[in-house]
Amino acid sequence: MNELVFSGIQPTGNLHLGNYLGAIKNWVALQHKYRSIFCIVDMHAITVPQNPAELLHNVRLTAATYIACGIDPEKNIIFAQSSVPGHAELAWILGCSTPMGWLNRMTQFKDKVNTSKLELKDELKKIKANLNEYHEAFFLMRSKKARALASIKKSTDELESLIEDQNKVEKAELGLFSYPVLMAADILLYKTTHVPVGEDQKQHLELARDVAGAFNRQFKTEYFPIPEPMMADWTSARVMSLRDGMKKMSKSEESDYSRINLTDDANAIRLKIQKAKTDTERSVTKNLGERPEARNLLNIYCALANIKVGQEVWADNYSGLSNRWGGFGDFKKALADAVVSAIAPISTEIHRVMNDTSYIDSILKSGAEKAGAIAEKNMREIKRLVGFPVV
Ligand code: AQP
Repeated sequence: MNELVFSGIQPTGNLHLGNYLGAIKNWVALQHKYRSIFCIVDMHAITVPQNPAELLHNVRLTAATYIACGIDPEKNIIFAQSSVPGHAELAWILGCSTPMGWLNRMTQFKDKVNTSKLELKDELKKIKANLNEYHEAFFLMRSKKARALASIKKSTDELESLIEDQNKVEKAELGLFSYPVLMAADILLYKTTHVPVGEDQKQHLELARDVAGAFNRQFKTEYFPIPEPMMADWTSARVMSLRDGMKKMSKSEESDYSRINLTDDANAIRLKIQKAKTDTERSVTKNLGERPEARNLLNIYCALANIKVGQEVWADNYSGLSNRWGGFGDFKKALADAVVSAIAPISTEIHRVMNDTSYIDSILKSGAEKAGAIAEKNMREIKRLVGFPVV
């Protein structure tokens, strides 16, 4: 059986309900069907600055979280990416056959640095056209001078803020830009066939598929399988912030009230759900197409209660659930119960496992040895294909 599952999470803080529903819950089910490798991608974590002591703590915390969620460390491989040199080696090789244009299209990079050069060029063109237009107006009709100047001023302000954004691109680190190539290397190093990820990683996974294809074509081989994505059900694949239904739930979001951490206890969970943003509509289930916060809370409820609903049902008001709750007070109690019963036992288990650092380190060591053995064998084969001496 050559099928193999690989996935990973960055040790950048407490894992949250989004990581659980979008990724880990799926992994727990898949471990019984596939050979599986679950990585702690600490090399990805340093694409943004990290405090070394916190990073090491977070690597252990992530391992403890995998185990507490039900990943069996005996049956599967759990390890830290930085312990296996093949990830960096393969990323270099793959980077040499990945066009920069592919990386320029990655939206996560754009989101993190806020702009792109192409947008800047388009904006500059528009501003120049504006300036010309008002320059003419200034000469032809003196009375329009004030308005023309105001508009020019506005254009210059826009230019200024775009240059500011451009500076952010110039200052962005190479690692942040080439992150998707390292992710492709993580997956391909083990000749992975299936990758369970949340929706935000779909674009990176498509790039990994393209990179595998480019390598295979360049070296006239079928060495790398083209990895298949395995998305969670749509209600789980993109869990949104509890403070803003348009932003995904994230470890790095400043407000702790935006997410349910997998380390939160029952009281913290209940408080966060009670404070979760809703709207002025009395009904929980009406007009969900226009109510991102209500839709997100209902999605979380359905994901945890294993209720399958189609996206189109949400857009048209889901009458199947409408009679369950009198209003948000009622609904939030039911939601809090569902989250507490799924997450509180995980939280207790994380704290228990975290008390035994030497146990976690032994799991990471044995995982690194097992992953390292596969990676070393594959790297020898890859090096042969590329034409490097294998000594
Ligand atoms: N909100 C989410 N909903 C569903 N799935 C999610 N995932 C992350 N957030 C959500 C999935 O979890 C896996 C690991 O993600 P990650 O932590 O390595 O990277 P990320 O997507 O960048 O997550 P964060 O929380 O936003 O991290 P920071 O703040 O450090 O950038 C992936 O499968 C992802 O899809």
